[in-house]
Amino acid sequence: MNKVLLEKDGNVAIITINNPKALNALSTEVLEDLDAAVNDVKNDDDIYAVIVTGAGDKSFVAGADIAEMKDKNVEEAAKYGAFGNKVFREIETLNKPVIAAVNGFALGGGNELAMSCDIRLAADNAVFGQPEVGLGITPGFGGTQRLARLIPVGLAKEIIYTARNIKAPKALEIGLVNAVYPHEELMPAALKMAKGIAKNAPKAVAASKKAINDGLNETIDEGIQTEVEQFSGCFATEDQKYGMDCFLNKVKDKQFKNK
Ligand code: DAK
Repeated sequence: MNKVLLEKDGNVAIITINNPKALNALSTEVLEDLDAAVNDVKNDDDIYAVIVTGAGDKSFVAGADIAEMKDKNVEEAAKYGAFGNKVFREIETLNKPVIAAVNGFALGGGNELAMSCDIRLAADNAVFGQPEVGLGITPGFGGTQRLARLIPVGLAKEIIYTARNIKAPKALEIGLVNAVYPHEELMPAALKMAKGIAKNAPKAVAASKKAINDGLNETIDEGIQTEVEQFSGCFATEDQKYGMDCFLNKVKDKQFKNK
């Protein structure tokens, strides 16, 4: 993997999109390397939380690779869109939580990548937007769907139709990001959050993620049933017995095993 770096720090994996000459634009090669990194992390039982960020100081991801996309025909565009969507859906449904540490431009496919993550933290220089209609296309990696689910639909439509970028404080105000930090504090804050999550029972965190995600596409009654299944499934884990024993025996320094 050249275009994506994968580091592991204890139980946290850091995936860095590494195409800085093009502001980390998502070429097919970048998407293939991202796919490989996500699959590595998915199958690593020692990884409990993941951070996705961009190489360099300026950009998280400046979108799909416009130079690569320009000459595609309808079939090729559909293939490219399908592959990107597959990778982003893998992130969205990954069996561990994913934090986007948005360290600059998050435009088009960059904003779509951030929205595929569970939580978005931003640097104060971050810029968000869906500029696609200005290029003669629609968002193609889930932007029309995820933005309209994440923020008020009228605001999502405004952002997509005007193709205007928004800065980090506005992104915070509308709930597109959870928090904004001075640039140099972004990665420490993302790591602190990831390590905090990783202290909890990984299977319970994964089950919570599944219940929340699945429930968003269900009726409230179906969603409650989904939660019952995820909740009761936890009672088949060693970590549930251990976590409750720790509480009852006043053990503070818990070490869950992901079992
Ligand atoms: N693709 C390719 N190269 C890019 C790029 C991109 N998205 N963004 C930046 N670069 C390249 C620039 O061409 C430039 O290359 P050189 O000239 O140095 O060779 C280099 O990165 C530095 O960029 P700038 O010189 O432009 O840097 P500035 O600081 O002046 O401006 C910027 C930064 C982020 C404002 C600007 O680069 C910019 O506007 N970039 C494009 C942003 C954008 O429009 N992104 C959205 C792309 S569209 C679909 C699947 C997916 C999608 C759509 C359909 N299907 C097929 C279904 C998704 C679409 C998108 O994401």
